[in-house]
Amino acid sequence: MKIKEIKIFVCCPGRNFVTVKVITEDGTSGLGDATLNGRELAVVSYLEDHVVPCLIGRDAHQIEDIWQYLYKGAYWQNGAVSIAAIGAIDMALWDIKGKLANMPVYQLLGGKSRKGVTVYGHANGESIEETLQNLETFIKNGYKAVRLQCALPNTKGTYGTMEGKKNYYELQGNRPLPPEQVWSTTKYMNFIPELFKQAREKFGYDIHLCHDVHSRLTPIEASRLCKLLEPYKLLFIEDAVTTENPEGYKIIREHTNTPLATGEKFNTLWDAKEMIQNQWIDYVRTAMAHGGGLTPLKKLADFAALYHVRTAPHGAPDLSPVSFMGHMHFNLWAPNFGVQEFVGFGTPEINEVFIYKIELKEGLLYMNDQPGWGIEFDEKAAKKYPYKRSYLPVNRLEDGTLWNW
Ligand code: EZ4
Ligand code: CO
Repeated sequence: MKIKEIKIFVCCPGRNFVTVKVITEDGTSGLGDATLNGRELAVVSYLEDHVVPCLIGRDAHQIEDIWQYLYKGAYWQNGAVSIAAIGAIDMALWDIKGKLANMPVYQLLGGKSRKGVTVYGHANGESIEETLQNLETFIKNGYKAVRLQCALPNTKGTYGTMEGKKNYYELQGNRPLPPEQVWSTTKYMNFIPELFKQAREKFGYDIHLCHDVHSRLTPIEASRLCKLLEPYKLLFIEDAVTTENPEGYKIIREHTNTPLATGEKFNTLWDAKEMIQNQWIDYVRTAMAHGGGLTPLKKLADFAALYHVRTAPHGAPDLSPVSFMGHMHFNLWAPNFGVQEFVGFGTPEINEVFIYKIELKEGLLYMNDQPGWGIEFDEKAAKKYPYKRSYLPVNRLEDGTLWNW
């Protein structure tokens, strides 16, 4: 089944998405997500200028060989841009294989391990009160897990909150230059335990709670925060420290039993290997689009299972619905699946471009059984929403020092 054509689409129905469509000689097409927030066009060039010419005429069924060919064959194996490109092609090929086999992709992996996908929502707020009001709405809507992020008092926003905006739609895709935010580790460390204390006092311990540090602490600071949060029994603390220095997680591990999650920026299995093998983390958050596609992700899940590490794919709304549907299949299969981050794509523009169906019931997501990923892309609708340069924010300490994102 020869690959006949590969199309790359960039559109901004609220935020920028890069979508890859691989078409085979019989007219079957598959979709992949190549979105890399803030560096979208670099991935487009990598695909159009360097990947597509090598793939025309190849057998779309040989997913593993194509993956190895693009990864090892490039000589420059690693890097977020190249892995995002490879990941999108890999995803599109799995979509095609599912369609040709007339099966949802999870069937090709070995079938479902569960009836639905447990998700966690984001309760963000400018104050503890507002954050807890949002948490209450999630609980009323049946969510089993919620992430809490709250702006620090007397500072303008903390990443993970809405910077005063009502929703992600207003926030993302709308930053022509990176906005700058101020970060104070001291204020943050003094404030966050209070957020979780009040959450538990008000809502008890049935709801799973988590929090994303976005790598803004040092290992010993993170150890202290995780210890302070122990009474509030979090599902996990995410990205407590950067992953460039994996041993940072060893230090945290030695100090606390708060579960640890990381990996949304992992590109390869090797990025995750040491932390998993040493059991320094509990959840690995690698996304299909940023981790090279389903081919490496299924290997990562199996490797993690050997060490009691669960999968929890990154589900930020800057990954497209194609990624989200890919994760649905991966999550339904992975025996060691933990939880899926779910913010939703609820804008009419996004739902006009990406056509798919999911349903949330009592905190679990379900989808219709359709061959492949079960998502379509409306090329004509996408044309209505041209690319808009947009960046994630930049962070500085109070004295102006550039800090971790
Ligand atoms: O870092 O959207 O867990 N979720 C997150 C998100 C992402 C940003 C960039 O992809 O950490 O906030
Ligand atoms: Co995160």
